[in-house]
Amino acid sequence: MKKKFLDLAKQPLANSFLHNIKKKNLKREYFYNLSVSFDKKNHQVSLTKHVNPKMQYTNLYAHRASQSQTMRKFFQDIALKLQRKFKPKLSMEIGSNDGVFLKNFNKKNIIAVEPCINLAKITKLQGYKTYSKFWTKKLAKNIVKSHQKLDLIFSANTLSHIPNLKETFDAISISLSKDGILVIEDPYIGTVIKSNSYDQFYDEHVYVFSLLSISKTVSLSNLRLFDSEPITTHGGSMRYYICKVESKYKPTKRLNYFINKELKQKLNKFSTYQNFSQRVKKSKKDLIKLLTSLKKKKKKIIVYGATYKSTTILNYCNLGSKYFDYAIDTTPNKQGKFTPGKHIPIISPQKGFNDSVDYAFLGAWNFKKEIFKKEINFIKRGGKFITHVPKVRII
Ligand code: DWN
Repeated sequence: MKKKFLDLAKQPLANSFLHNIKKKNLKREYFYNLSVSFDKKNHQVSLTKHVNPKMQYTNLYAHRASQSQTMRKFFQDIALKLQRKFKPKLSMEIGSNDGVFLKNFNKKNIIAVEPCINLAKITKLQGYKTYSKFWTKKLAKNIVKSHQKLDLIFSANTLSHIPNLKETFDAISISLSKDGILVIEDPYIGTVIKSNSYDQFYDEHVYVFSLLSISKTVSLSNLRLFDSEPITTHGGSMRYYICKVESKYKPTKRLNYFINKELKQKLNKFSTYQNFSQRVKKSKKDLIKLLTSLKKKKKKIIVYGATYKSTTILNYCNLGSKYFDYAIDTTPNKQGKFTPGKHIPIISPQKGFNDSVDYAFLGAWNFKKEIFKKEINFIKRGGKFITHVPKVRII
């Protein structure tokens, strides 16, 4: 049974960047109540109510996974590592976005699945076999029929977006070869709790997994977890290695280690999430207080990175143009638009990241290292960054 522990107010869809803020357009903007629950039975943290995926993964999907140097290198490394270690004959990626992972494979050896038509077009044009469809059992059966069973299925930051996990893992079970493996990566609830990164909750993140929850969920589809690896991407994620129940892979020592760590962190207890919820409320108060005091001093503050995550913060803390002059973002199809719900204009860093900026709030805090390296001149001239992770502070 699901029990609610966190209320994050009325929110727009995190991907709904607006072309204009004329009254007529604003009237049509869609909002829903964002709240988060914990299920004692399977230890799963999820949105209390999810929105319809057909509204989310459209032809206008904004996020491009290859926008950061960190992610390009990261996906290259994991693609090469998996090919070296597991030597798959045929692989598939679910949620291939703009092809940042699969471009490290030979075109004949990998299949892409991507429901957003604008993104699927990119990999199709590059010559990759791409199915522009939602991942379902029907699609899995079609793929196995037209090709063969898969030795490797990879999916980063995608399975946690799909409401029907039973269908998702059943479809994976159908398409994996006998000793085929599924490798998934998603933001990790253990880190969200530790870092107070409540902005990992937005409409697309239907679930934020743990080893405990994934292990229970996959067991319903004749699959089992055999290894896990914490990774630093997206502010702290977990990589899960999953195989068929009867497969040759034995559970690793590090899997047991990390499961025990979750039990020590009490990720199986509702009280952990209740305490987290109190810290989120404090984070909101602290952020509003800090920004208000800077605005009283007439400081110019901008948002660095119009991330989906920042949609949650801006709308939960009610931070609009009164606080932020604009947001900067490198993604071309976010530029010239307005942030969902709070309608802050988004411009390119070339136009907006200049000497007039006093403070930059890190919407893309998960790329802090890359950003600090790139923006050394801003730091040298006395510009400051603001973050809310793990607590609200000026850096
Ligand atoms: O799961 C999801 C994750 C993986 O990506 C989604 N459902 C959608 C998206 O979420 P996000 O927008 O919170 O992700 P990122 O990857 O944290 O977004 C970074 C944003 O910041 C991009 O729009 C690019 C921008 N950026 C920038 O303007 N300058 C990033 C860097 C590193 C920079 O230097």
